[in-house]
Amino acid sequence: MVQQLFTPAFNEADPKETADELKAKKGYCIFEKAIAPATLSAILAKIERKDYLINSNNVGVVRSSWSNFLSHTLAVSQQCYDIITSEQVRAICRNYFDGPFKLSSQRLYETHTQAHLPWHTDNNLLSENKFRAKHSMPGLVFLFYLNDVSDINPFQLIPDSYTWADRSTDRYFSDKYIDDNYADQIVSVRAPKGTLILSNSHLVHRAKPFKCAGFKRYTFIFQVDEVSENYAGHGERLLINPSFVNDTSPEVLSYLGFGTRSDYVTLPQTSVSTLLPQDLLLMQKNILPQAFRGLMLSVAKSLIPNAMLNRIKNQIY
Ligand SMILES: O=C(O)CCC(=O)C(=O)O
Ligand SMILES: [Fe+2]
Repeated sequence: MVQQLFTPAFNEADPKETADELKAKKGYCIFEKAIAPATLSAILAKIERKDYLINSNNVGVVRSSWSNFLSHTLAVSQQCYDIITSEQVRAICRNYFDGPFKLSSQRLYETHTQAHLPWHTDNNLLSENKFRAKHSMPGLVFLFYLNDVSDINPFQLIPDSYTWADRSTDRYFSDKYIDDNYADQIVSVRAPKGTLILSNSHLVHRAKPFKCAGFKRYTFIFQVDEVSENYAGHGERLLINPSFVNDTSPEVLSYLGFGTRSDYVTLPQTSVSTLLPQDLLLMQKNILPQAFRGLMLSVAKSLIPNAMLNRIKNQIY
């Protein structure tokens, strides 16, 4: 049986009406419970924290302070791949963009305990992972809640803000500036899991800051931007599992960026320095037994003659 990706709430929405609403009105649309429950559960399973990726040859979950990210959804999740390349999503894009468009980024993440993401827009030009400037290309951000979201850490936006946001060249807007000028216009999206918040990438938004031990929010986000010669190389480098690719039409391949330059590194960039102290400790606990095993193996290898080593290897592998 083919798994349903979306619920009728999203399947039956007219893509042209959605695109028109995004263009002509407040700059965002909300589809409550858009992802089908089984699809949502399969996606959530991918963001579960597993082993630390140290000298690992796999893609997986990384940690950046109080958030965990899986930034290669197209490499590990058939469901994420299917949603991103779905006809419903591409039909909205076809109606929204005048020219060609391309996926620029995608990730699954978990925010927990605390976060303060400043007000910003998502029409950013980067140099590798550094913000360079805002760009003028149209873009759409698809953000799906993977759990119910109410008063803690909702997505917040300012309707119509795409009409004025680009007058400022700064990447972020201060809390004070927004509070002084737009406090009465802020929309906080309290909505059940599976909800899609679809917005113009030039819209001012943030995740409402929070501090709450034990709280977690899971999110799936991806962004589609117009392709423009003026911004060659715009977009993150993607890793795709070829077995997920069920439609090799030129439209899908160019949407995924085949044959087009994408210069940005995968965000966020992480390393041991982005781990919290408690993660560092847990990591030591996890790696010490493995490190000890590696040490014992190399001592054994240096003592056992080669011919005997080969016999042992033949029996093990
Ligand atoms: O998680 C959120 O609510 C917002 C995330 C966001 O704005 C971003 O990643 O650019
Ligand atoms: Fe954003």
